[in-house]
Amino acid sequence: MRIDIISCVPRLLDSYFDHSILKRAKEAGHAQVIIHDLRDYSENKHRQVDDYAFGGGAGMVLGIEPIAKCIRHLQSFRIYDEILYMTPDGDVFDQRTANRLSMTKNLIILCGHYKGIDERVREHFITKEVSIGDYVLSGGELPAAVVSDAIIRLIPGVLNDETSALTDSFQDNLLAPPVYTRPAEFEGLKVPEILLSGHEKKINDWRLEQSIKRTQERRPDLLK
Ligand code: 6GU
Repeated sequence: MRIDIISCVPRLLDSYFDHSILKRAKEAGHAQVIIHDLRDYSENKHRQVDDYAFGGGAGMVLGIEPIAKCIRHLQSFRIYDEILYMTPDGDVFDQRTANRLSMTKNLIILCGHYKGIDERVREHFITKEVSIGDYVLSGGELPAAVVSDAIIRLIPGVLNDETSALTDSFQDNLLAPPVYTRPAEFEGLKVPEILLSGHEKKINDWRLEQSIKRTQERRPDLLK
């Protein structure tokens, strides 16, 4: 899988994909993330990519020209399954969307900034608008990293233990059960006995029961 991220502040994304699971995914050839500086596609001698909003009002708007040029440049090399635009007024990203996008081959993610982007980009280039939740961030870079991370870790072979994505919170609309590691007792605080029993069936039953209980207590909306 290949993800091309377009940003006017590409340095914000510089090192995120060079660590841990995402680094391994890259090294094993499962996923490639390529960051593009929107300013490289500006025709302006100052490399400007934004301008005042028609009709007035505060805030600069990213213009259609550099964005169109960058997207068309990328599209001249390969077909893209989706062109995502990160924006707080998009569809709220969830595990179901992550699952679907993890099965695609090529994605473009456009990061918004300032007061937004020219509406014509959204109408004519973007195939899906994505928000990561009901709060406002200064730009789409962190959201693009969030969405890429959620997608890449689902690609078969990326996770060490192939089953571990299956036991994530949300994967089956249940929160993950509690986990423990050594020592089995710390200052009188004990790990649940069942987990030390070696009885696989009983342990799995306990974990499912804990998942359901936790979901009922914390996120009853997931069970509806
Ligand atoms: Cl995708 N972008 C921005 N700027 N803020 C957000 C967001 C996206 N999702 C939640 N807040």
